[in-house]
Amino acid sequence: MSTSSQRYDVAMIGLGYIGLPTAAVIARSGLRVCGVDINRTTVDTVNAGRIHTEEKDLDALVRDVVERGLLSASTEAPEADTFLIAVPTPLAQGNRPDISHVLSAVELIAPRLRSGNCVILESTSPIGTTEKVAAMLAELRPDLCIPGHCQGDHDVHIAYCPERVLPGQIIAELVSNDRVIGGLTPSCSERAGAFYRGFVEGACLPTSAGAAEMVKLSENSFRDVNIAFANELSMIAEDNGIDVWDVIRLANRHPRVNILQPGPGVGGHCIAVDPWFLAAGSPDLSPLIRTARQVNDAKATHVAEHLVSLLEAHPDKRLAILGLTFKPNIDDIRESPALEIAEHVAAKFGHRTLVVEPYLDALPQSLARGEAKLVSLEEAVEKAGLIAVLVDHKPFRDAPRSIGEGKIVYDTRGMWA
Ligand code: SAJ
Repeated sequence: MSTSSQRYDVAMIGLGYIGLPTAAVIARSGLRVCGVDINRTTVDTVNAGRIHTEEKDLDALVRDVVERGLLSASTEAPEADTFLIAVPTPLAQGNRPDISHVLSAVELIAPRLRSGNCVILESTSPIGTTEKVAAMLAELRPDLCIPGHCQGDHDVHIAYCPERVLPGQIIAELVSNDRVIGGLTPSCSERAGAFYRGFVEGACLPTSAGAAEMVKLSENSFRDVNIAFANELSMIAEDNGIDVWDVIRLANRHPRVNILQPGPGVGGHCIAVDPWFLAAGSPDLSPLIRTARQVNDAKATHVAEHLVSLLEAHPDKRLAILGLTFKPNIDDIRESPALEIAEHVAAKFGHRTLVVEPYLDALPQSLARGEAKLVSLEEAVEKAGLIAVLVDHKPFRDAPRSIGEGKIVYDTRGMWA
């Protein structure tokens, strides 16, 4: 029987780094889930009980729920009681959000919708997207009563419930985190809340769809703005010959101060991206959010230029770059400031650049084309006179501090502070 003729409890549209773990956790709770993805390889991989994205404990979980017949995947949308949408919402030109994948997902599920269904958007989205989803469904399915587009009881419930899980802890946080449940109407929030309570141990907190959209963007913007503050302090401290880690540690002893950690800039596909969704929607009202983005981007440029000047000042020395990923102990290089810095340095001094990245088997393409080399920590320490700590991976933290002795160390993460 083809997927399209079966009926599932849940259809998860998008089997990416959020969609697949979410689908698997829901399936573990006993619901029959069909994961839908446009990528045939992803679908085949999941149907074979395997995964295509690295995440702690995901491997065993997917194998288990696929073997038990609770999770399967398809390139077609099936009929289901609840439709979840977790597709990418990237930044388009001019730092404007691109919601085209969300709208394609809505087009895909529209023919399958029946009265009594619930449609929940989880993708990080600009304010107003859930209303656009409803408007599109109303247009595509005039036979159904869609919230905001008809009088009386609606046939379909629609809500925005953002994912808030931290890569590396996704499976645990999917269950333990509180969820914000933004229904287009109170009864939409009720219906979506009942769905999440089936597998979430955290509180399910009802609100409006617009507020829920803004909550998600506010969380990541809060982090970005606060990291920008730490990064700005780090540059002021550097200019004054003061140890910023010492300053932050001591300032944080104040009962109402909690400064975040500076770094080489902010990376990943969330914190470095989502603030633009708020800024793009209200450009005249968001100078702080925009400036924070610029400060964090400028920090990466500052580090890159500093390393180039160190290489120029020490023509006899090689530089060891420790870490390329966007944060410690993962293999993800999306929007990574460390990678951007390494590319900048290697473009000028590739022959003197040694990269240590325990979470990658080979240099990313952009670096592999040049003369920079991927080496072990031991080899880097032996050959380099300059060390830049860009990511404080555990193997680096575990290494004896003496590896920096007699070398010029530029530690952007405070690993040796
Ligand atoms: N960073 C700093 N200093 C800090 C904290 C982080 O420089 O004090 C940097 C990291 O090195 C990294 C970037 O910020 O480059 C982001 O890392 P992260 O671990 O703080 O967050 P993400 O991007 O992996 O996940 C975030 C989380 N959001 C919040 O903590 C508010 C996660 O809960 C979200 O679900 C995720 O974004 C998302 O999908 O939006």
